[in-house]
This record gives sequence, C-alpha cells and structure tokens, in this order.
Amino acid sequence: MFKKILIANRGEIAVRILRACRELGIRSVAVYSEADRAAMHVLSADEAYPIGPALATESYLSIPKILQAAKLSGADAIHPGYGFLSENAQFAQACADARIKFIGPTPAAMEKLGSKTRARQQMEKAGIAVVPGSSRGLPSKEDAVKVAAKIGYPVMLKAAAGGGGKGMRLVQDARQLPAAFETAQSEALRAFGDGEVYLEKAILNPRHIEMQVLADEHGNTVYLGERECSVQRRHQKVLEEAPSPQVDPELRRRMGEVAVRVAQAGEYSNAGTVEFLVDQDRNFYFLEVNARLQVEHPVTELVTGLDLVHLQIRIAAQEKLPFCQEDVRLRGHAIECRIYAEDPENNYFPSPGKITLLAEPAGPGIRHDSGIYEDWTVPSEYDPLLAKLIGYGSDRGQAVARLERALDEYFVGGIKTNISLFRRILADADFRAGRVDTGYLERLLAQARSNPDPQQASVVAIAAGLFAMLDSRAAGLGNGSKAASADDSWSSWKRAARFEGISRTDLRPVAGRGSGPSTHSQ
Ligand code: MV4
Repeated sequence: MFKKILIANRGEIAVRILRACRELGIRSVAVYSEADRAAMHVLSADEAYPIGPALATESYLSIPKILQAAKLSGADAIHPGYGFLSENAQFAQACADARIKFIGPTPAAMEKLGSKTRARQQMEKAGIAVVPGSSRGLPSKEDAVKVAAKIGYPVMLKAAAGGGGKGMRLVQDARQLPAAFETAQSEALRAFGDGEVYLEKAILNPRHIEMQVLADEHGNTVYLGERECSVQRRHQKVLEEAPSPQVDPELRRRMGEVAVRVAQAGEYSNAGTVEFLVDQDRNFYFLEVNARLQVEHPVTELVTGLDLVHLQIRIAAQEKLPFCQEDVRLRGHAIECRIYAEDPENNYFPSPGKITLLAEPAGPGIRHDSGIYEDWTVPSEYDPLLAKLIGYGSDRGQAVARLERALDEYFVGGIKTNISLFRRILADADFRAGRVDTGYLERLLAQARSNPDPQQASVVAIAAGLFAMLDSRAAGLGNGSKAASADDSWSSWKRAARFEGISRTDLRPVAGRGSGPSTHSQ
C-alpha cells in the first residue's frame, strides 16, 4: 500500500480524498495556490506545498509544479480528483515516468477514450450502440452536409476533443449546417487545440443517465448502478440521484452490462463513468466515458455501501476487486444537491466572497461534503462549488424529506448561494414524480421567472426588521425577543438571526443562561 498520497486538487474533493487517506493510514499531501493558503484542504492535510499563483494554469494545472511537490514530499502516488489534470493523459504519463502512481486509468486508456471519435470507433467495433452518426472527423462542410443528409435532421455537431457539451451545436436543417460547421471547427481548435468535429443524430429531450464502473488492473470489471443527472443547466449538473427513478432493474442490468463492455473495450481500469443518453422510448446510447472520480460519486457510495475513493486507492495499489458483480446490492435512495456560491437573483452568476456565518446541516441520512468554513473567503479564481449536501433514505420520499429538513438547517452568510433553488426543485410536482429530462431545470426556472414568489418581498421586509431588532438588542437597547416569534415558515431566517445575535453578543445558546455551566454531557 502507498505510504503517502499527494492530492492534485482543491476544495471539497481534496478534503474527501484526504479523509480516505486518513482512514487508510496513508499520509496526505495537499498542494495549494496563492489564493488557497487558508483553504480547508490545506488545513486538513498532513503536509501542504505551495505550487504557485492563483491562476490555475500556473498551479493546479501545472504538471511540473505538481510533480515537483510530489518529489519534495516523497509521495508515492497522486490522486487527481476531478477537473484540473484528472483526465490529462500526458499528466498520467508524466507520473509514470517519475515512478509515481497515478490513481486512475492508464495513459493509453485515457487517450483512447479522450477522443470521442476514437471512442465511438472502439465501441462500434465492440458492437455497442452509439448515437447514429459519423465516427470520423469531417474534413469539410461539404462532407458534413452529405453525412447529415444520411443521418437525418436535426443533427448535433460535436468536437472530437470536447466533452460535457463544450463545442456542441444543434443544427436543424441543411441551410444552417455550413456556417455551424465553420464556427464549431474554429471554436474546437481554439478551446481544445484540435479542430476535429463530427456529427450525431440529435436526440430530443434526452435524459442523462450514467453508470458507475470499477475495474481493477487484473481484468475484473463491475458496474455499481446508475445516477440520474438530468437536472442540469448549461451543462452544469445541479442535482443527481441514485438510483434513477426512471430505470427499472431490467434496464439497469442492460445498461450496466453495456457499461462493463465499454470499459473492457477501452482497457479501462480504476473508477470510471459511462454516460448514456436515454430517449423518450427508453432506448439508451453510449455517449462518452468520464475517466475520473466524479463530483456526484457520493450518491453511488450511499446506495452501494462502498467507499469509491478507498477502492480507487486499493485498485491503484494493484489489489484485486474485493467483490464481484453478484455481491453488489443497491439499497435505499440518495440525492445530491450541489451547493454553489452563485446568486439566484442574478442568473446564478458566481458570487465569491467571505463566508461570515455558516450553519451546517447534519443528522440522520445527511452527508455534507464541504470545502468551506466560517470566515474563509471563497476565491473568485475557481469553480464556485462550495459543498455537496447529500440526503439518504430507505426510499426516495425519505431522502427528499431529509434533504428538505437539512436545507432548513443550512445557512451560509456573507455570500449568495443556490440553496433556495433546491427547496424549489424538491417541492416541484414533476421532480417528485421523477419526471425529469435535460430540459427540466430550464422549464422550472422559466416558470419561476414568469411567476415570481409573492412572498419574497415579505421575506425581505421581515428579515430587515429582525436584523434591526437584533442590532438594537446587541447594543443593549430594548427587547428584541418578540421579533423571534414571527410566522413559522421563516424558521431558518429566525435561527440564523438568533445565531448571529448570539455570536455577536457572546451569549451561550443554552437554557439556564447565567446559571453556570450545563451539567449535560451528551
Ligand atoms: C447530445 C444531445 C442530443 N443528441 N447528443 C451535452 C453534454 C455532452 N456530454 C453531450 N450532450 C448532449 N449530447 C446527441 N446526439 C444532447 C446533449 C445534451 C445534454 C446531455 C447530457 C446532459 C445535459 C444535456 C443538456 C443539453 C444537451
């Protein structure tokens, strides 16, 4: 087993991986940019090394800087997390050259699956259903028009080097195609340094369902069930759940078996995700492989009872999978809310800044994977994901109820967050019925725009009144206690206000205030 692992990442995922290292008795090494000196992952690691300026290309994305920190610290393995260098085959190769184990698939597998046209060719050879389309780069717009006529409109123009919707274009008819081809090609060249584009038939209102796979370095591959990821906006996932309310055991088995064949065709090892598009008739098509641990991995952990990061580390240490497919059992239901520093009032624009107040949810069936703490300043340089709130229950209804309860306990002060969005989603009839596709969230938000919350103005007025009262109480004027007995529906505002008032005046929130220390020990 490894003695020391360097985590080439930041934020909540770095903290998640550090915890796994601690549990396995492995020393952990954090790396940090100038913007992250005081970040949570730096505070919780055994050791931490600075790797340069805030700009990611000069720190978290710099292969030489990361490898230098690995050598200085004597780490024998690197966990890349997600994003940054996690799917960079060159980085995986550079680790191998430096005799440091990269915790992930081999550079060859990453290369094979990194190009979408290459991946499609592999899968076609293995007899796996891909979305109908071309599996080679299109040399010219004339070729594109020819191929599109054969596939039938509407079509999707995609960059071979793209992924996650970047460089993708929906084309309705032949007249639009030449111009779309030109822009897609130059965009792809600029964004990925590779202008290769190809065509797929467009699947309308698809659902995005992905299958978790795990493969050891001895040829054993299993699937761990699916995640429903359709609740997203502009290719940013917002909420994910396992299992998908739209997948029955038979469909799960078929998708799982295809996902295992995809992994085997790609000579894949370690943890990976096979993405599918599912159409309105429940046909599913292979889309791409995400060759990394994903943000939403906790929902799979909760319904399988497995620790994916432990397993990644054990696989990288050449251990065999400690179970087989028949041993994998799904139990209960888990839903993850991605908590972002974003302003719901300003089109969910990033909202970094200092966290002046933080009340974190806990309790039965709640997992909170976070990379933040009170008084820390969320830097503006990186993805604004703050934390993930995951609710687990014996069924979907209980998972939803626990999440709603936890959202009421949750308060982040000083910055804007998207927490309110989850109250809306969890209360929505379509969501509760499991009727979600990739257009779901845009529809919900459009509905909210044309139909704003009539209580919003009252919430603002009540909050302003409350804070004014608490301020006067803190200053020793008047009696603010009456303010706290407003309508029940503002309970989290009341709690936050009370909390803030108490911390400001340094009183303790216990009964028998002023009568000496409490004798309770639980
Ligand atoms: C598609 C598609 C429809 N037809 N491909 C977007 C992200 C990338 N991984 C693939 N994406 C799509 N590919 C064909 N042939 C629709 C999408 C798509 C989508 C996919 C997954 C999750 C959200 C999405 C939102 C819009 C479009």
